[in-house]
Amino acid sequence: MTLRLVDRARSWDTRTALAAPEGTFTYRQLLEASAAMARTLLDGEPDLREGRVCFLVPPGWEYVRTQWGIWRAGGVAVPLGVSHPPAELAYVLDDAEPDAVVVHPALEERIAGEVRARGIRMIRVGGPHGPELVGARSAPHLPELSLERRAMMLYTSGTTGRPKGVVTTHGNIEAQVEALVEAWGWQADDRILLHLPLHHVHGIVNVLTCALWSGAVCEVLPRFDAEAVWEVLARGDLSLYMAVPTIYRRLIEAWEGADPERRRRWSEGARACRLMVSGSAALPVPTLERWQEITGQRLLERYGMTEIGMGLSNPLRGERRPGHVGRPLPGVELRLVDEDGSPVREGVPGEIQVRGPTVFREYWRRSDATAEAFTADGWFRTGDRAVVEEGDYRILGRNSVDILKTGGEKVSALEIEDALRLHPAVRDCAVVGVPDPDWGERVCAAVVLREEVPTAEPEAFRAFLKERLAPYKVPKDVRLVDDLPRNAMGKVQKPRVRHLFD
Ligand code: MCA
Ligand code: AMP
Repeated sequence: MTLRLVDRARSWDTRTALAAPEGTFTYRQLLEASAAMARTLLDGEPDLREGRVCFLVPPGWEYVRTQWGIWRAGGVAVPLGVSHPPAELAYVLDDAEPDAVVVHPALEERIAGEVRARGIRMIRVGGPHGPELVGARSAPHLPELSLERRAMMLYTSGTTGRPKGVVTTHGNIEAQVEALVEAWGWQADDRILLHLPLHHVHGIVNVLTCALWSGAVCEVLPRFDAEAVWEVLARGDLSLYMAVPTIYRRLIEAWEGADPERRRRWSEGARACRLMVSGSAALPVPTLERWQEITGQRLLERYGMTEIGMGLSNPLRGERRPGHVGRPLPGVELRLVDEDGSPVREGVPGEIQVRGPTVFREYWRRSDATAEAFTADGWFRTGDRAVVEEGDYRILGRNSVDILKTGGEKVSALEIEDALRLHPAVRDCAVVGVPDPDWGERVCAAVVLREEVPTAEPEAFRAFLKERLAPYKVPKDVRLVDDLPRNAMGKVQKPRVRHLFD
């Protein structure tokens, strides 16, 4: 069968799909250009048969037609982080073992060497060397795709080792989109702004795919910039906006720094939106309240995870309780359990577990990790804790101190520690998340030097990590310490390490 996303796009036809940095494009153009991309990828074969295709393409038209092209050719779309250094990209190439890598000239230098060294086919999009868009109608039949087929793989940090590929099927993505379209009342006359990174569910599913499923317009900014976002909001023609708490805080700061006339203009435009959503990290109540004062918008907070899409949401209509993330979305089975795995009563904290069609299929080539992540009867263990209060869920935090959230990005303390230990001056280290008004949590590292190294510049460790890890994983603060605080069993006491940065 044809993907419903694609089928629906046929009915949207000449409506605008994307207002992108490269121009404005209709659904028909997207169908044609993605068919051309699919044909290029297929290169005469009938079906990519779930072969992975990594793509390093900035947000915009080229990104979307590549993503759709991979799907329509029967491949698994693996978007790469546009801010990531070559070493992080190389990790994904080795893990995903793609059949092809699609690159944009603006980012080619970052990955071309890694692709060539591995003998992987490289396809350029955008710029003068991109695949031709013409002749798409004469494309051979594109493969039939069942909902069970793997569609996408997003890398996520965990408590063990390096990031894992979270594999979702077409059925999973459809279920994730349908839940949100229903809950948040998406319509063809909606218009949303997108500046979130496109290697995460938040940007890909909640914003981009929901918009294109609905026949709405997705307006893409190449990157987040507070003034640019305010200027778009000021136009008053957006109906939806979605971001992480750090971004709302930055928008508030920009508003407070603006002159009265701009403030008035910005606030007035923002009032016209029908819905603004916050998620990916806890929304501080003062941010919710200040945003409402400035824009008249009461943010709808929701809870999600790469492995499950969105799980809980405050209501579109009805009371949105500050500090709470609402109730399970349509089609999502969700429960709280105690340490023995038994469901808890209202008012008693427990781990969030999720089941149903939105839940991912597997961690790529990690059957042990996949098996461990599910209970015997198929519930996914999120590792997040919550409590139900008068029917609404409140997130309490994570089971593991080693999973941090900074500016909406999940990072693993252990992964950063492993990378730091590769530095020749480091004898030992501990990475922690320190509560921070801007980032939610600020990544900080305590480092013990080797005896033979008398001293070192903390900035040198940051530079060392920047070459190896995504920029948001690099600690903002590195302190040299004589020793790490440990308990009687010799285990590092992370809460005490955290206090070093107070
Ligand atoms: C950038 N930096 C960061 C972060 N982003 N550091 C920590 N945490 C971050 N999130 C680094 C930059 O590389 C730079 O490093 C320094 O911080 C300052 O950069 P700045 O220009 O201020 O940052 P920015 O480029 O404006 O980015 C901030 C941001 C961005 C706009 C808040 O991080 C962002 O778009 N976050 C949203 C992430 C997101 O969509 N998460 C969803 C995943 P240096 O100074 O060293 O060069 S969660 C998800 O998908 C689930 C399903 C869900 O529930 O939504
Ligand atoms: P990721 O693994 O990057 O998809 O991030 C998912 C994690 O973000 C969840 O497991 C939660 O810990 C966190 N998260 C998402 N939404 C919220 C929210 N509204 N409040 C608190 N934490 C959240």
